Amino acid sequence: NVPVRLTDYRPADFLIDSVALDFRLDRTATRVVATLTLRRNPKGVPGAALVLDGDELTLVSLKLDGRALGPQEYEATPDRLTLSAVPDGPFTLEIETRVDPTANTQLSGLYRSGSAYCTQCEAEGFRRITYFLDRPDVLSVYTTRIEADEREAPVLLANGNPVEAGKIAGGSRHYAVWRDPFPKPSYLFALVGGDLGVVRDSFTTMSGREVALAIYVEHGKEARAEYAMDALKRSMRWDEEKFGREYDLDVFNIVAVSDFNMGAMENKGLNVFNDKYVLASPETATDGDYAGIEAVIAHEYFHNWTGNRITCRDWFQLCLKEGLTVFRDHEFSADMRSRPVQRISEVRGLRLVQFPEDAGPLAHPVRPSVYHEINNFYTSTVYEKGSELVRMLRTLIGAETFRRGMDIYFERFDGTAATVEDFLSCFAEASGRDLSQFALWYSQAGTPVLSSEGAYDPDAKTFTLTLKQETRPTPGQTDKKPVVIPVALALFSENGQKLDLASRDARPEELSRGLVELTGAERRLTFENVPSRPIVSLLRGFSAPVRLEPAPASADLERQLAFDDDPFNRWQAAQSLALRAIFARVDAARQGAAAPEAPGYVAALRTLLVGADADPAFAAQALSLPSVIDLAREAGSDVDPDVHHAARMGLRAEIGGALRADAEAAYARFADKGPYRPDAAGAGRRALRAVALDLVAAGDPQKGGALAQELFRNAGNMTDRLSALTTLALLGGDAREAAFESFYKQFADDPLVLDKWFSLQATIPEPATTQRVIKLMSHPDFSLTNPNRLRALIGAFANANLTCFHALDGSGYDLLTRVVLDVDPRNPQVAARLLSSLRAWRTLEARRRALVEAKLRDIVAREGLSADTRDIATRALA
Ligand code: BAL
Ligand code: ZN
Repeated sequence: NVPVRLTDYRPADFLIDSVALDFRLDRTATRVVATLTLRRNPKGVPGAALVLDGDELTLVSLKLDGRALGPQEYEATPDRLTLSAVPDGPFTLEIETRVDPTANTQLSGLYRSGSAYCTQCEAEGFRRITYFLDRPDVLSVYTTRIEADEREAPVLLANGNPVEAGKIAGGSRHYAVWRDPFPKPSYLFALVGGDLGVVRDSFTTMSGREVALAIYVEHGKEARAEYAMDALKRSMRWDEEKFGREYDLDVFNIVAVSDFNMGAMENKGLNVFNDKYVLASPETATDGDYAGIEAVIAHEYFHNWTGNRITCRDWFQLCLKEGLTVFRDHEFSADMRSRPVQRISEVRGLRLVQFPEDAGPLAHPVRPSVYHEINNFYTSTVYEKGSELVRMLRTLIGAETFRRGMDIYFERFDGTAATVEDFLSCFAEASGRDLSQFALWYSQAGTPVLSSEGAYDPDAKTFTLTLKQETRPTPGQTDKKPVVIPVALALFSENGQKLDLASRDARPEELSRGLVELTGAERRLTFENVPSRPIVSLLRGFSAPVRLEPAPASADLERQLAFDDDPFNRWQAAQSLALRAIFARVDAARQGAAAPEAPGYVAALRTLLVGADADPAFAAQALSLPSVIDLAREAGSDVDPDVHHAARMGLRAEIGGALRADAEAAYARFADKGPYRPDAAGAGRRALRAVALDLVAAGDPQKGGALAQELFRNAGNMTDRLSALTTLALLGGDAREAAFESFYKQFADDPLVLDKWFSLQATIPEPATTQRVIKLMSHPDFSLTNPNRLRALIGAFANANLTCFHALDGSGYDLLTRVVLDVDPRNPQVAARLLSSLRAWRTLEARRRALVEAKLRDIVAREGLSADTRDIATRALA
């Protein structure tokens, strides 16, 4: 398929002011009548033909201004409807199509999830329902009438407010009409029909309007939607308080379905969710699940303003709604939970997926300039790095000015389809700054490397810090310019005293804020009145999405871990120490030398563990070792996951051995007291206890196994049960198999819990796991058609079990390729997403690289491959 380029953007030739949709729901032959009110766009090409998008559509009939058109008056194919002669003035087009929701395994357009009908239209699913100008800059007012058998679908929902509903005489059919007064692009259309349970509540907005809230779930699971409802109300209030944004319809509906390609979808007034991000109970959901639900509920709700009221002009601007909305949901989570721990988890997520993406063949700018398949651009770069750019903008101009810029944005662009330039213009206006260099962050791919060098002059009592930046070439972008990097910094004396910053090389406000800007390739700052060689705390709070090199000396990191007042950098110091200790072991193993120990690091961890009561959630993060994925990223080339895994396990055993008594004491001290509450405080205690259990198991497998078995049996919640099972999974043996069997028996009827059961088995880091995964694929509960289940088993294997996935016999790659090719004809989006687990393949050592390359070449040579999978495979080979 032809590449789409940002520079080729042209306004649509027609506008569609209103859309009336009439659905007669049927499992295999749903009839859709779309009545469009069209007119020529003054910005379009005069006299242009009307060309509407379609995808696998069957046209039944077509009327123009009420007159049935003959076949010679238009050209219809499954993917296009062309009318060469249409009136110059406004006209109506009535299009009848027939679609088969049951056969729709792509889960894009109108499809069935369980016994319910539902839709997913972003990015280009609406064209699978009717012919349309399926592009985000065509905004229309929608009225939707749905008719269905009342026994099959008593609940009928669409966007907007309910208008009327009733029975149809002479049978079991009924109907509902919904109207959405806010003009929107087609990707925000949604419809749901089904037999669903419901939880209801209400919310009074800041201007006193009542909004009826409802969350629809499978019957019997209503109680599990209560946390999501609470998160929704908190999100609504937060957006009023923090951004002045009020909800605008009379109702807000959420529907949870179990077959969904994405996490959730922000359709106007009718969010459709992957049930993973709605359903939770202490027995079935972990603390992580609760936090995920809170974040995704907030994210989709926040889209009502950043995405729906102001949408994107074209799909290149995806970050305009996604990056901004991720930033908003991150801020919400930070306010609801612990801000430092939230920041650490954001950065961990960014480094886990986005950094490897940015360093590999799939690298692309936050605002790409070309795509073959837009579904492949719902990436960590667009979302997570996109969010980091918004955060950086706020850091640069200050929180108050940022808020003023947001107000201008909402005021000026409400009701429009906007661009990144539109967005930035509001902050340029609010701050009086020229943001043209900042805009480079949106167009330039790759993670800048920020390097620092310090020199202390004891005679002059000065400290000179040299900062440099460099961005390595990425596919299609060889020439990189310096970007503006806000570097938050502080200097500490050796005994932990924070020093006042004085320098003639920085602006006064840079010094007072502790934030210097690196705009060129290099900047040198000499700080005065520095009594002794300082400890430098750089990139505090992770003030920019860059790689910081090199890490400070170990002695400085240990001091930072002890007294830095920036919690992020305290955590970073622990990570850097761990990385250094692991890579020292890697080097020793490669040279056949004895493994070096890391007493300084271990001592620092002991202090953290003993003092964990002050902030257990933070301590849990700081005590956690980098994952094998982190090690692969940090190594950057010649990656051998086996060597990394062995070195990591070696360090883990060293720590476990040294801290055994402290870990056991912490495990006992942090035992759950009272009923489970999914709040940050409780989650922090449980996270610390899980880390303690892991350390006990590392130092004394027998003791750890006994504690884990006991916890597994008596756990009062899923978080504890899963942490016990994780420990047992790593220890292996009969106890592990018995625990997996017992877990299965207990939760066999609960798909979301079974996903955990599949995932955990797929991530056991031992060679037999690949065979275990192959065997699990024949398990009666495994399904290639349910995206959650597929991601739970195969996604977890490929993304989180590096030793097995990258096994030298190629068995992991065989497995992934087989599944991708099997799934591809049915669900290309999910197949392509699975294949992108190879995003970092070029950093592997040569033998593994050769195996992956052969697989990718085999995939691109296949006929009949979807555009989605072909795009990933082709770009991965770049
Ligand atoms: N818009 C797709 C799902 C999400 O990012 O909210
Ligand atoms: Zn989003």
